[in-house]
Amino acid sequence: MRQRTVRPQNAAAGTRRLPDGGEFPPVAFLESTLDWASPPGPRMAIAAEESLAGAPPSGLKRPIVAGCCRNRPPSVLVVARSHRLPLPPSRERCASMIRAVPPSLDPVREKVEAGERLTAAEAESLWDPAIDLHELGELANLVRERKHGDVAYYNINTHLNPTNVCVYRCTFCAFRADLREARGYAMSDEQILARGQEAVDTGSTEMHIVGGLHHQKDYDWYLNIVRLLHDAYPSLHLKAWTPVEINWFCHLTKRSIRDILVEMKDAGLGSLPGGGAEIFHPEVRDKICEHKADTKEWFAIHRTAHELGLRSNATMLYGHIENAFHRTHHLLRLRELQDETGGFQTFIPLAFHPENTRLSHISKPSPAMSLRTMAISRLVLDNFDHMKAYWIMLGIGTAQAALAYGADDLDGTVRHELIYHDAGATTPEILSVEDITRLIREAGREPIERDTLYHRVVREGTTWRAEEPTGGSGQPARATRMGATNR
Ligand code: V47
Repeated sequence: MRQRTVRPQNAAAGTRRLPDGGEFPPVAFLESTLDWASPPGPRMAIAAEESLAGAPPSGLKRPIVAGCCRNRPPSVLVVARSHRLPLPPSRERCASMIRAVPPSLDPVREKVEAGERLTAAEAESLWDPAIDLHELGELANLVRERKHGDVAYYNINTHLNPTNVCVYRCTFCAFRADLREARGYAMSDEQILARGQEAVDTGSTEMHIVGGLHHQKDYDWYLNIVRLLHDAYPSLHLKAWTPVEINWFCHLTKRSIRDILVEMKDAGLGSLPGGGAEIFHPEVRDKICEHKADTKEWFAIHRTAHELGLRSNATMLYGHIENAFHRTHHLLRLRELQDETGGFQTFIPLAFHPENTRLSHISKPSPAMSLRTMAISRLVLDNFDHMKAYWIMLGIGTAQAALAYGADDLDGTVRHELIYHDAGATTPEILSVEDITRLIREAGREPIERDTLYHRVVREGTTWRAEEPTGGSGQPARATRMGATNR
């Protein structure tokens, strides 16, 4: 890389327009050298974050963590030194930068207050630890209260992981087992039906079904799980199979996504859960789960599900090897598909649990990181109705706090959760309705029981019904689904 000292030509005159249409902010002073043959692009600041090694030059406080030159440049940049990075072409020629003044949330605040969409650059800038977490939370809470007032949703649900045996070896997963491992299992039809009965008996409106991709189970085994449960317990909403499983079924049967989803829907599939998303950017995905459904496939499956009238959720696994750029990219990809289909209901940021995984050397993301992730997700995903603070994974305290940082949903009472508990989660296995509603009230919110599709659930004695919202017309609410429990 050719090195030459660059003088701040027009720093006093303000921003400098770049050939690609971006703007380079006024330069406070140049510490070192910079090859400016290729202008800085929107990802430059992230490259800077990755490349910055050691202490910043004397007198400067902190490395830039996020933010970029296009659209809304940071107010002052100081170029510290140049690097050639092993990164894609758009980020290849870049400079490390140090911000000389603390970043401000004001421009983002103005846009959020005006109900305007954040740009990619603005979204990236929010990961900078110098952006005050509580101010960020306050902004996210503004959006949350605009959409849901004081309400916080929960449901009564049961998990079913029919097998933990899996052909894949995702580095972050503690749940999977090898075919011949002692802890490997695959449930029988009787065990699956018994789980369904338990779900109904305990008042569940939803069964959340995901599992491993078993080497010796064919597609019909998975299809039959849905059919068995739906036929025996039609009041249970079956939220089943991530795109990782659907993609596996396509592979096993050589049939199309649409074909598989239509057949599953006919058998009783109610919606798709949000798993398998991990981090979409290939720089990360190729390292943590290179073999399973890729980003293109994940999106194709959700798009097809939405076209067929199936709603779905989306997740993001954070706190492992990804950085601010990857998280921003992930959120923006989801926002794009939601603009197109409107089929997503809920976004669930998932904090990485390292215990018993091949990434056990990484420490767990802090509660502050989890709250920041929730707040940024709420601000960026302006077209998602709901943000879920999954208490199993966040821990109860952080989940309660998250209800003031953008979240409006705690997931459910949950029973038989394995994925997080195998990875060291210390949260209880289950919460009672009394517990979950008390936690919500303590956090200053009003608990509302919902079903999977966010219909309000009304219970009378041992029966329940899920009601369509009335839209304030004064008409009686229409029941969409009903059930009875043995409690
Ligand atoms: O895709 C696996 C994650 C996901 C670990 O749709 C891990 O309502 C952290 O998607 N540490 C599955 N995360 C769970 C999931 C989910 C959860 C709650 C509600 C909904 C919903 C969906 O769990 C996987 C992966 O991203 N995961 N292992 C781990 N060690």
